[in-house]
Amino acid sequence: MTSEPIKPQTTSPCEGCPAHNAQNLLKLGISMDEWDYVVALAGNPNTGKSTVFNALTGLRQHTGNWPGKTVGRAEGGFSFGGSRFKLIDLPGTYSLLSTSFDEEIARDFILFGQPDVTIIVVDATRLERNLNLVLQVLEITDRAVICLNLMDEARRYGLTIDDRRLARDLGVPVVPTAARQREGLDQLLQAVSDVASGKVVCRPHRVNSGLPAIQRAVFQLTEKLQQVYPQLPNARWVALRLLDGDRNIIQAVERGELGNLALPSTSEVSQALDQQLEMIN
Ligand SMILES: Nc1nc2c(ncn2[C@@H]2O[C@H](COP(=O)(O)OP(=O)(O)OP(=O)(O)O)[C@@H](O)[C@H]2O)c(=O)[nH]1
Ligand SMILES: [Mg+2]
Repeated sequence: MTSEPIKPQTTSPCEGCPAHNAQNLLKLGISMDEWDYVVALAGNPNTGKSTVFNALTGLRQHTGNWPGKTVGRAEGGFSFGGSRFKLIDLPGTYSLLSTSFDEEIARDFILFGQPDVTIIVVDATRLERNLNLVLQVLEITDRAVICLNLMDEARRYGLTIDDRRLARDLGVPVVPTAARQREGLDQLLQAVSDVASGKVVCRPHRVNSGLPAIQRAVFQLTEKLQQVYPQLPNARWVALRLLDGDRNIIQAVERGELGNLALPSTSEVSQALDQQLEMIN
């Protein structure tokens, strides 16, 4: 177990400012018997999730400059501002619709693990591509923080990003970081802590699902899913995927594999799906 305070940043203009007190962080390694909040690290492959995880927990998850290094889920802990946080490092994923085994681990935890806060780590040099996953995650959670990582690389390429505008447009805090140099991590911790405690309330951007017939179908199917799977978080997301004809989700629902749910009676959901599809077509 490591429990040293994080080293003060040398590059931050806020160095010495009490609002960014690096001594607030206590790395707890894997020693996590009790916690106040669960925080998930989501993001595309190779964006620096494990680098953030290591910096905050003192652990040594594998990092390197190629995608697909993190292949399972890793847990660690830290304490900040008097609260204990359990941090979950996840494999990289491009989309919540992805199908590879590692991506499924990430998808299932983001969707059904019910983290208190989801940090979405994005590559500031490939913002557009990374926003796909951001928008998908913001569809299903009200509590997220964007870690706009690799800002040193973005600066090197001469890119400037209006992070305040991005935060306003997305409706969640956006924190620019260069995790390898530990730049911005104190601000990231503060944002996570504020969202976890409810001090900051997110208003995430949602894509309007359009036609009334589709909205009605989604609503009715969501209701049916909630009846059959009362513990299923994000039933609306599952309903959307079912209507989309996503074979993996259909099979997962039929087999009761989503979020380790008990095997449900699936015929009711299948019937409801058939009815809704008939009405739309
Ligand atoms: N220049 C720079 N490199 C970074 C930064 N953050 C992480 N890296 C590097 O980016 C590479 C990928 O970092 P990881 O932490 O392994 O990325 P990951 O998101 O966990 O990757 P997967 O587990 O494969 O999805 C490593 O070589 C890190 O050292 C940063 O802010 N700036
Ligand atoms: Mg990783």
